[in-house]
Amino acid sequence: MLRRALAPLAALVALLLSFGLVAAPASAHDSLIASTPSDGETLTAAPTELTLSYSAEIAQIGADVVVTDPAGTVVSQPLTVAGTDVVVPLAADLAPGAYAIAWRVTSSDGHPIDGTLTFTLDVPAVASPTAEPTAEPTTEPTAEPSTSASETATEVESESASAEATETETAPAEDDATSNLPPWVLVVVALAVVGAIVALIARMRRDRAAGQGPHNR
Ligand SMILES: [Cu+2]
Repeated sequence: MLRRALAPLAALVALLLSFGLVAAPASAHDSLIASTPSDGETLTAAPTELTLSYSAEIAQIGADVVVTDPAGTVVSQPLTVAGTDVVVPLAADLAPGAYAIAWRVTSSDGHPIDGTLTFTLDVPAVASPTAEPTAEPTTEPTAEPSTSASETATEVESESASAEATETETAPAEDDATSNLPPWVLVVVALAVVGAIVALIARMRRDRAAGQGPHNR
C-alpha cells in the first residue's frame, strides 16, 4: 500500500537526479568551509598569509587565488595546496583598506569551484620615507659615542652657566670668573642662588595665600 504510493515518487526523484536537478550531488562537491582572515573580517594587523579551508582535499592542479589591495594591486604570491587547505603568502607592508580575494580550485570530484571573499585592513599607513630618517639619527650617535658624550657634557655646562648668568645678569664674564675663583666660592654662590630661589618661592606662596585667602573654590 505505502510502497505502491511511494513508487512513482521514487521514480520522479531518480528522474530528477539523472538530470542533475536535485541538490544531492553537492555532497560530492567540495566547498569552502573557513578562511583566515575570515570573510568580511577587519584586521588591526597585516596578515602574512591567507588560508582557505575546504570540506575535502582539493586537487593540486587548477588552484588559483588572487588577492588585491585597495589600489587593485595583486598582493598574493604563489600558493601551496596542503590537503584541505590552500595557503597563499601575502606581500609585506600591506596598505590599509579593503581587500578582495578571488579563489578558484578544483574540487576533489574534479569540478572547478570558485568564490570571492573580502577583508579590511585597519592599520596606519606604512610610509617608508619616514622610517628611514628615524633610523639614521639612532645609528649616528652609536657610531660616535665619545663625541656625542662630550657634546652633551658641554651642553649641560653651558646650560648651568647660562642659568647662573641670568641670575646675576653678567653673562659674558661668568665663564672667566668661575674658572679663576676657588671652589668654595662656587659652593657659596650656589647656596646663595638656591636660598634666593627658596625665599622667592616662599614669598610668592605667602603673597598668593594673602591675596586669595583660604582655598574656598
Ligand atoms: Cu562537484
